[in-house]
Amino acid sequence: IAGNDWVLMKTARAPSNIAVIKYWGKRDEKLILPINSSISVTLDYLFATTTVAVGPSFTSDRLWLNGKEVSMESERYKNCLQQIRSRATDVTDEKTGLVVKKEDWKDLHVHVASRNNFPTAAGLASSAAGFACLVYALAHLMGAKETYEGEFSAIARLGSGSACRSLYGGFVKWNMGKEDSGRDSIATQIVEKDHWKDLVIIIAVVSSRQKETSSTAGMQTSVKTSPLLHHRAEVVVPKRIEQMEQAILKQDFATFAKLTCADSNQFHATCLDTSPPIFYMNDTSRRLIGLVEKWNAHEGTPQAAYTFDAGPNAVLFAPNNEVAKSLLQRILYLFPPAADADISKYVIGDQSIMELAGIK
Ligand code: 2P0
Repeated sequence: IAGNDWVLMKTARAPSNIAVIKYWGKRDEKLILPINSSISVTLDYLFATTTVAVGPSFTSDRLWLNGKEVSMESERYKNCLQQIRSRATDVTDEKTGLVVKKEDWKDLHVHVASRNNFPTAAGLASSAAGFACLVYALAHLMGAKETYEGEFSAIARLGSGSACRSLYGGFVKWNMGKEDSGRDSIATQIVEKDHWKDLVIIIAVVSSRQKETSSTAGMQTSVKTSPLLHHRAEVVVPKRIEQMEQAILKQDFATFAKLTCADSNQFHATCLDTSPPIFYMNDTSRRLIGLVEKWNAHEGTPQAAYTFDAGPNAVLFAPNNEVAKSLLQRILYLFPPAADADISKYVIGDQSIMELAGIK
């Protein structure tokens, strides 16, 4: 390395994910090892974009989240950075020909800037996208390679449990693993998203307010105080994991929907079973549950499914566009736009929601 006037930069994008069989509770706080396996669907449209930069003039590791500087002193950031740094290799920048040698990485500091295109900490797994993106971008910058399949997902897990699932697209399983080292507590892809092309996901942002109880703190209290959580982790989830994998492989929407709703409800039940109890859903969330449950009961078979993470926002599933359209209509009927609302803002991509729902 000659001179002090260079900066090497990489940018990556990583998606968020929504668990349909939920992770809640750790058996090891430091290594973030869960008490049960979980399954998620990757949410391509909700993502973090992260730029990592390194240069000899940087005197400390620094991090900006959505434009605001936050401390990089937390163990979670330090662990991810240290794990990637220890796997760094010789890197040659294609554009400039700049070479950073393997042994130089340990003395170089990083600057990280990350932005989400969705509400942070409102139960839409912002930490999942963020840490997956950080690990991926750092690995790319430092030329780090996996020494076994899934190793990067294990490193992302050290940042936030659910982040390990965001390294893969489509339908993903996080195996809880058995080893104390956490080496086998990794995510693997069940199938790519193209396997189930017809499945439609609608996200209803009920509130973009920051949640009151962080997932990390909430699950710690649940592990200590909720008998239901332990029953769930030991007896209920192992069966559901197998059933859910099969439902996804077979594109069996009825089973997928039943398991998804049941698992969301049991997760929120364990929150209520926690002392002091934790409430993540609000009245609007419960009205959305009512909408789906009544519709499904009326038809006699699941039309749609809902799931809620550690926040009030709903993630809704429909088996195809036709049913999704009907679901949108029902949501708009229950929650009509205010009289003075600017309907032109009711869009998905560049299409009007009203048009999509067939409402004039
Ligand atoms: C999940 N959640 O499986 C579950 C369902 C929320 C409810 O993973 O402490 O941010 O960083 O491992 O991953 C949220 O917890 O917690 C979460 P940490 P994380 O998606």
